[in-house]
Amino acid sequence: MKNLSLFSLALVASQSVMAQSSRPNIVYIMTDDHTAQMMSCYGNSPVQTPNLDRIAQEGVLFRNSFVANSLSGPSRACMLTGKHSHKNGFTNNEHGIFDGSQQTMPKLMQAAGYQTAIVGKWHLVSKPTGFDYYEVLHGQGEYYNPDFLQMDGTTQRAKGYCTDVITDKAIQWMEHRDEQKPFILFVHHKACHRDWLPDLKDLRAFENQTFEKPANFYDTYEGRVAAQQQQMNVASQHDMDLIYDNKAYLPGDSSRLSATYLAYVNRLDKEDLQKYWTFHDSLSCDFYRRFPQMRGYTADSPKDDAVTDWKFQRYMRDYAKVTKSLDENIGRLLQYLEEKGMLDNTLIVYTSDQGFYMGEHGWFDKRFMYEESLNTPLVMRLPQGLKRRGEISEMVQNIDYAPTFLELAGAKVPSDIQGQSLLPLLKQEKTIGKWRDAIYYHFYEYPAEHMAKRHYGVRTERYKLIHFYNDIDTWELYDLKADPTEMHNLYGNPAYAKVQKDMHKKLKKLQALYDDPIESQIAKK
Ligand code: SGN
Ligand code: CA
Repeated sequence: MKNLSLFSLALVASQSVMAQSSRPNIVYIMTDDHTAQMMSCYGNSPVQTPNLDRIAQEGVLFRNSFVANSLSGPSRACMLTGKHSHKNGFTNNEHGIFDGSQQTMPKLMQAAGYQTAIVGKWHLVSKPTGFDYYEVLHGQGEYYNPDFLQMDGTTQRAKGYCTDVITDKAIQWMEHRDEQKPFILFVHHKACHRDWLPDLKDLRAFENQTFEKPANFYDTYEGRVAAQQQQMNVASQHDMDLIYDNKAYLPGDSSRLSATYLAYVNRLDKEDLQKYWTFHDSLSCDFYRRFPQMRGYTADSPKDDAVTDWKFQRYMRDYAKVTKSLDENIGRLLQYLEEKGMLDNTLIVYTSDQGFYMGEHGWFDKRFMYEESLNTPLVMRLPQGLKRRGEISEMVQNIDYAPTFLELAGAKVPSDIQGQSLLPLLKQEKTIGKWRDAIYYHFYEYPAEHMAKRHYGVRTERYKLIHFYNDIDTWELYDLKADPTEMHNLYGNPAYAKVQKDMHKKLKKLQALYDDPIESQIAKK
C-alpha cells in the first residue's frame, strides 16, 4: 500500500513536470525606439531587416500595434503590469520610481512555475523584482563596453557592443537555465536609442545610401499648437545636436551635448577608439569644409536647409547602422533557438518600447500620439498549437502582453489587469468576431526634454481625438483614412461634428473603463 502510494505520488509528480515542460517558453525581445518604418516586413522601409522579417513570415505581424504612453519607462511599466500608467504609477521617465512591490506579470509567471529572467535595458529606477535572474543596464545604458547592474548589487563592465553583449547574455542564461521548467526571458536592447552609436564593423555601412525625406518633413504645424511648440526637430540646432546626434565634431569643439557624446565614445578601447575617430574625423572635416559657418555653432544657430539635409542623412545612416546590428543579433538568437530545437515550443515576441519619427513632421523622438510613435512594431513567432499566420489588423496595445503570457502559461489573469489576452487572435486561423474598437493613450512627461505637451486621447480604426492639456487646452481630431499623416486638424470642422461627438463619447467611455480621472481633475482646476 505504502509502495503504491509512493508510486502514484511519483506518477503525479512526473505528470506535472511533463505538463510544466510542455508549456511554451516565451522569449520577449523589446528594443528601444525601433520603429515600423525601419523594419522591412512593415513595407516601405529603406533598410532590410531579414531576421525580423523571418519572425513575421513564419508567424504573425500586427498591423495596428500601439503603446499606451510613448516613452521608455512608462511603456515598460505598462508591459510589466498590463495596466495603464495612471494605475501602475510610472507615468514618466524624469520623476518617480517604479513601485516594484506591486503585482507584475513576471511575478505572476514565477508563481505559475516559470523561470523569469531579464537582460538589457530596464529603465524603471527601482531594482527589478519578479525575476529569478537579472543583469540590467543603468538607466539608458551605453552602446560601447556597457555597464550592467548585477543581482548582487555590483556593476560589471562588459566588453563589446551593447547589442552583441545583450544577445550573448540572453543565450548564456538559456544555456544555464533549469530545463525542467518553462521560462520567460526578456531581452531588452538599448538599440536603436539616441545617439545611435554603431557597432564599429558597421561604421561604413549605408554611407552611400541617400535616404528620402518624408513628404511632411517641412510641416508648419498649422492648426496644431502643441506640435508648434515641441523641441524634436531634425532641423533645429538645439533639438538635434550636431555633435552628439550627428557626430560633426573636431577636437576642441563643444556644444550643448558634446560632453555626453565624448563620454559615450571614450568608453571604447584604444584600438577601437582610433577606428572610430579615423572614420568620423574625415566626415567632420568634410562637413566643416562644406559648412564653415557651422564651426562654433550654438543651440540658437539658425536652421539652414543644406545643413538640415546633411543632418537628416546622418541621422538615417546612423539609425540604419544600429538597426543592422540589431537585426543580425535577432538572427543569432533565432539560430540558437533553432539549433536547440526550441523554436516549436517557444513564443517569440519582437516589439519596441514605442515607435519613432524618422523625419515625419520634421522630427526625431516619439511622445506624440501621432501614428509613428503611437505605433510600435509587433511580430511574433508562435509555438505549436497557435495556428494564426500572416497579418493581424485588430488594434492591440502593450498592456495586452501580460494577460497573453499569463494565459499561455495557464495562469489566472487577475481582474485588475487592464489589457486583453491576444490568445483569441493567435489561436484561430482567421480573425475572430468581437474585439476592442478603440484604444486609450495618455502621455505625461511635460515640461521636459523635447517639450511634448501632456495629452490623452482615443484612437479608433479610422479616427483619432487628442486633448493637449496642462499649460495648454487644445483638441485635435484626425480622419486617418483621409489624412494618414495627420496634417489636418479637423476639430471644430462642421463636416465632422458627428464624428467629434462620437469620439468624445468613446474617450469618456475608455476613461471610465480604465478609471483615469484626468478630465475631472482638469475640470476642477
Ligand atoms: C534621453 C534622450 C531623449 C529621449 C529620452 C527618452 N536624450 O533623455 O532624446 O527622448 O531619453 O527616451 S539624450 O540626450 O540623453 O540622448 S526613452 O526611450 O528612454 O524614453
Ligand atoms: Ca524608447
